[in-house]
Order: sequence, then structure tokens, then C-alpha cells
Amino acid sequence: MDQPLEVEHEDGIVTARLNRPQALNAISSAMAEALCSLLDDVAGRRDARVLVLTGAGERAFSAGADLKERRTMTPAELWAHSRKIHRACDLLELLPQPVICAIRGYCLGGGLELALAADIRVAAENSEFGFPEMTLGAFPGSGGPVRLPRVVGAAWAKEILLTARRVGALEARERGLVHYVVPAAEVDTRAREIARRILGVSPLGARAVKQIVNRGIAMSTEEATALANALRQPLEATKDYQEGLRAHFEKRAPRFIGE
Ligand code: CO8
Repeated sequence: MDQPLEVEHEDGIVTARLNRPQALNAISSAMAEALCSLLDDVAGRRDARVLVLTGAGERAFSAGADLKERRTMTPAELWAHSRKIHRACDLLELLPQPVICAIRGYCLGGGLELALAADIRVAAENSEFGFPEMTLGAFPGSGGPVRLPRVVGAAWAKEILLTARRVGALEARERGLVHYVVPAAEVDTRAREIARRILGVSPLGARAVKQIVNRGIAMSTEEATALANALRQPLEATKDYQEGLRAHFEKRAPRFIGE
């Protein structure tokens, strides 16, 4: 039987592919579970430098929580399923390594919540984004109303949430919801190009800067500066810092080891 999540490790890049294309990669309990255990594993791996999250097929990154499975659930099971998707989103955001989300087609509900928890989003021209939850009697429960305004600002976030309308790729880029819009056939290539650039920077620096941006945005300037200093100072005592300086003067690419 096909796995709900396909995973490949190659040269420091972990690719995780939501793999239920016949159901537009709807997030089943099994998929959410698999994603959580992968993220728990990747968080502790030094050989994993970047995660690329994508969806199988051309039609969808993910059309959100698996509504067919949810139809048969008791209220307790529904909440457990929602919590699991929320946990996957939180683990993505908190993952020490940078996360790139490669999106083709529908990116709705829980799918958009996963994408919002990533650091960089590359979208195909055919992508469509939205939160249909408001039409389902609830609201996005995995961090959508918290993360969306932090990415695009409160005014636009409210309009998208309150109207539940679907947004095309170009509008998404204009609003800063996605970083790049490219033809569908080029989405994976662009995501890998970005991943390879990240492989070229200091791994310890990348982890630290992700933390500062994620946590600093909710802090006062003073607190965020103190956090930046606390994370920055130890880097100067690392082998990678010496290697970076050496490589600069030797006019070559640095060979970082994450120490
Ligand atoms: N769950 C399960 N199966 C799905 C889902 C889904 N979310 N989305 C699509 N599918 C399945 C369809 O049932 C269909 O399967 P089948 O061929 O076996 O009937 C197949 O994927 C293809 O879908 P469609 O035939 O519907 O394709 P269309 O191109 O006609 O439409 C749409 C595409 C517009 C994306 C449409 O499928 C759709 O509206 N899907 C549901 C989108 C949605 O509402 N997602 C949000 C879910 S809620 C969520 O993610 C938050 C967590 C839960 C909170 C719940 C609050 C009540």
C-alpha cells in the first residue's frame, strides 16, 4: 500500500511528499502521524540541513484535513485529528532546519496551515490558497489565524479568513503569502535551488537565524536583541566560524561541518 508520506534523503536535503494524490493529498490521521514522526526525527539529525515539503501530483499540495475520514469520527476523534495536524504545523515551524514548501494546485485549510508554518514558499502558477473552514462551521484550527497575519498583515488576513475566498498564485505573491510563483513544471527545481543555496550557508547560523526571526517577531526589540546576542556569541567560537573566515581569504567556498 502507498505510504501517505514519501520521504527521500539526499545530500542534506530531506524531501517529504504528501502522498494521497487521488484525494488531493487530504491530511488523514495516518498522514499527520507520519509527518509528526518524520519531523521529530529530522529535528535531531545533523545530516539533515533543509526540509522540502511538497505534495504528490499536479492538482494539489493539499486540500486540507481529510473530510471523508472526519465524517466518521466521534467528537473526541475529531479533536484528536485536529490536534495532530496542529502539532505537525508547530513541529514544522519549530524545526531547527529551514523548511521550503513547494506548492502545486490547491493549498487549502490544513494544507495552507502547513505551508504557513514553512519558512519559504514556492508556488506553481496554478496554485490556489484559502481557508474553507469558515464554510464548514468552524475556523482554521492549526494556527492559520495566528500565522497568516504574521506573514501577510492583519488586514488582508482578516479578509481572507472572513470571506473564505480562494486566492490565486499571483495575488498570493503580491501579498507576500508566497515568495515565488513559477510554472508548475519548475516548482521542484526552484525549491531545490533554494535548498542548495541554504546548504552553502553556515548550518548553525541558519538554525539560529530561523529562531531569531520566528521568536523575535513576538518579542520587544530589547528582548529580541538579547536573544540574537545569546544565539550569536557562541557561533564565534565554532570551527565553522574559523572555516568561514579562512575560506573568505582563500577565495573558496566554505566547507561547514556544523561545529
Ligand atoms: N478530504 C478528503 N477528500 C478530499 C478532500 C478533503 N479535504 N478534498 C478533495 N478530496 C477528494 C474528493 O472527495 C475526490 O475524491 P473522489 O474522487 O473519491 O470523490 C477527490 O479528492 C477529488 O476532489 P474533487 O472531485 O472534489 O475535485 P474538484 O476539482 O471538483 O474540487 C476542491 C477540488 C475544490 C479542492 C474540492 O475537492 C474541495 O472543496 N475539497 C475540500 C476542501 C476543504 O474544504 N478543505 C478544508 C478542510 S478543513 C481543514 O483542513 C481544517 C481542519 C479541520 C477543521 C474542520 C472544521 C469543521
